[in-house]
Amino acid sequence: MAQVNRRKFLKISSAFLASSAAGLGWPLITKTSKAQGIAEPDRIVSTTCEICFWRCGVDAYVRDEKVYKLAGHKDHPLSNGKLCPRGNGGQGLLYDPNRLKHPLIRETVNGKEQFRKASWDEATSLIAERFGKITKQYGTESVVMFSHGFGASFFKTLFSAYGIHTFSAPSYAQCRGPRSEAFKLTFGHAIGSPEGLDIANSRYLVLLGSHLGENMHNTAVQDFSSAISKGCEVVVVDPRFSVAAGKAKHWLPIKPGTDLALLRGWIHILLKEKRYDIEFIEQNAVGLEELWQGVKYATPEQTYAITGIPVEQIVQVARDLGRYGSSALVHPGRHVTWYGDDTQRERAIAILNALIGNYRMPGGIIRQEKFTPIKATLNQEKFKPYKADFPVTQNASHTFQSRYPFASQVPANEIVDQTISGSPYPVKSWFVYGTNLIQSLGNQPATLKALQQLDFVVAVDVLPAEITGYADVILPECTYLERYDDLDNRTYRTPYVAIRQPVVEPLYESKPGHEIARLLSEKMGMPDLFKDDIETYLNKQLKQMDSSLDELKKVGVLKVSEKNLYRQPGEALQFKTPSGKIELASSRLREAGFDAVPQYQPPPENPPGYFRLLYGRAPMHTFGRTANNRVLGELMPENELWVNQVAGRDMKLKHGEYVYLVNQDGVKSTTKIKIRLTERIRPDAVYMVHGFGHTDARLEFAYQRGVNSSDMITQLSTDPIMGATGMNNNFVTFTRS
Ligand SMILES: Nc1nc2c(c(=O)[nH]1)N[C@H]1C(S)=C(S)[C@@H](COP(=O)(O)OP(=O)(O)OC[C@H]3O[C@@H](n4cnc5c(=O)[nH]c(N)nc54)[C@H](O)[C@@H]3O)O[C@H]1N2
Ligand SMILES: Nc1nc2c(c(=O)[nH]1)N[C@H]1C(S)=C(S)[C@@H](COP(=O)(O)OP(=O)(O)OC[C@H]3O[C@@H](n4cnc5c(=O)[nH]c(N)nc54)[C@H](O)[C@@H]3O)O[C@H]1N2
Ligand code: SF4
Ligand SMILES: [Mo]
Repeated sequence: MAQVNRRKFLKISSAFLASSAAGLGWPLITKTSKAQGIAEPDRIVSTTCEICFWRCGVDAYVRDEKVYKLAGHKDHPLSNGKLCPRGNGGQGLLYDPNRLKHPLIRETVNGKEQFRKASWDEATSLIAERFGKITKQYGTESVVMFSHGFGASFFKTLFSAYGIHTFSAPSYAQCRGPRSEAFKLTFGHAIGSPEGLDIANSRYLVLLGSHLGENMHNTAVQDFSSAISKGCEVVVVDPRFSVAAGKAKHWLPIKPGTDLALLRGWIHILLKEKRYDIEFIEQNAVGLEELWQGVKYATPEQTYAITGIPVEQIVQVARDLGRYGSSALVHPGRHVTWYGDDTQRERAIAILNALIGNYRMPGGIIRQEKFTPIKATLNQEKFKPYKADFPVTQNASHTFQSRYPFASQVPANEIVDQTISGSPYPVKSWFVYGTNLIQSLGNQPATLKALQQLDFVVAVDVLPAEITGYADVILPECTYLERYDDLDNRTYRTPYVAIRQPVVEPLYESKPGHEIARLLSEKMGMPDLFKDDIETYLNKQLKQMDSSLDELKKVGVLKVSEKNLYRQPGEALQFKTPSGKIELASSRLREAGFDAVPQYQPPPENPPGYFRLLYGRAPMHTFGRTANNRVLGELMPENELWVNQVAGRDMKLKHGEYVYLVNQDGVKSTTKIKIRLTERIRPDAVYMVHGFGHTDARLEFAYQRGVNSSDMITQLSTDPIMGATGMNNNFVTFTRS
């Protein structure tokens, strides 16, 4: 039944290119206040940003039904009146002339595949019909939903009700999964997102990678600046001189992939010199002796030989960590899927933090409680998310079981493998919401192979991202500035409930996710699933909190005062680990046959003539999703390849020239990248910002600008503990043709 090469990537279909760029135009500010000479809005609407996943509070300024300015909401705990450069440029997405404008269906005419415009009715009917057939033949487990982003919640409700339970997101096995599992194994809970880290009050902060300042999570950067202004000493461990390194007391240009050796070296010194928090560890931790046995030979000299960091610096940082103790923080990073040893490296970070006793202390790791404080303030009323009554059809005969014992979510790459192999049960359809899997999973050839084997692919997106080119049905969601989503009830020190609400009407024929999910629910035989309209649904939840939709629409965010984030002297602590204590040696890892104390394994070395490919963020872009944003694109239209000056000259590379890259597997980049010769990177590595090199010509601005790091990442080093895909064991060289 499978049609060979059926799911070719569909390139531009001229009919859908740039149709209304001219008609729409950019918002012009016509009226200004006489007094100040600045624009006066018709209204200011408070909502939630979605240019990245941090979800800051935004005030959108509207004049003549056009959004002309976005600013940080002053009461929102994630913005404090400020947005990052990307959030400020959110209108660039709203008014992107290349947005998806109406549903599209793939069809074959005279042997040629193309997309044709479809009505919502036709597109949703087709999806329901195909899901019906596929799940009848192969079971509901044969359909998988991938998502990234807050708007996915309605689709999760929809699919759960239908009996589809396999949900996967690149924020796990391609991002922070190893951090979550490592902290759970050590402290019994994850660090969360937004992170429970008291950066603002840290007096000594160690960053490994974690390039705050380029990694622009708004509040984390605000906290970082505030710590620095209060005199916090910063240590940056990075093969590249990052923006954060420019603020640091020490920049340790580590040999890539050897961080675990450095962390073990620091643990060794803290234990050997008894500079750890002896009282805290005695009361709250188990496994100290086993930890010592595990790091006994990780001497400063051995650590230098592996990492290339001078012995004096290794020793000084360890002693400083001991000296600052509970007010120091070894930041656990966020995108930590690097070398395949990621859970163990994160374990070592968790152990170091435990040793210095910063758990629930000012400047250290804090445990952010969710809604309970709000419950207390709001008349003790129990907050229960409102759920519609719907018939749940639990007809999956298999449930997803990871090959990796500590995978608490579904690793996206495992779904790719299972789609290709058909084992242990067939996967026949992907529903992809807000994630550009082509660019985010690494090992593109595998993703493409899986896509070709699928019977049916649906993509819900705002832009014609590469993944949509492989879909059978494309559904255009409206942007975050045009829709309601679920309530955002989270905590960043302060527990809060924030709203995302429409600032302007959806453009073109795009629709909000909740409306798309409702249409699908009707076609899929569950007309009662979303029986309340979205405003009623939100209002019912808010009523349970003694508030209302009207109120939240006005204020944007409800919050309660900061809970006591820190532990009290002598407070007895309980940890949700098997021992009830912090596990310096992990009992669960030992039982599963892994090292209970992290051991270092060297990463593969560079093949001769090749550089290790590293990648990261730029302040004005989010992955590939902003490359076509005209406002942000003007600030940074393409990425460059950082090459060490001396190494570059040896390779006869010129500053500013464009080259193709070829990786260790002979894969050549589809596009060219500009060379930047710099002293700010080690000679054995090169660096680029991830998210450029778009190959879908429908993204007219971003098309073929720069190179996508994923193009070059054909080797994934999988973490055996929880299945994350380490991406930093790839190497590139250059070619001019
Ligand atoms: N502007 C902007 N900000 C973002 C995002 C965005 O798209 N744009 N995305 C957000 C998301 S989802 C995430 S997960 C975070 C990711 O942001 P981080 O968690 O900060 O990501 P890292 O991979 O730690 O950071 C990349 C840095 O690690 C360095 N590095 C590479 N290899 C090594 C190594 O072996 N050892 C050490 N010590 N350093 C190394 C690189 O040189 C680079 O400076 O950023 C978030 N913030
Ligand atoms: N090579 C490489 N791979 C990586 C990384 C890397 O640095 N390098 N980083 C990893 C990390 S940390 C992460 S978190 C992941 C991120 O992976 P993804 O989340 O897949 O990243 P994006 O490229 O931003 O893709 C988001 C998609 O959502 C669409 N979108 C934007 N807004 C909306 C919306 O409101 N509704 C809908 N329906 N769609 C929307 C965008 O158009 C885009 O197609 O990638 C991981 N993979
Ligand atoms: S960090 Fe920036 S892009 Fe992300 S939600 Fe906040 S303002 Fe938006
Ligand atoms: Mo991420």
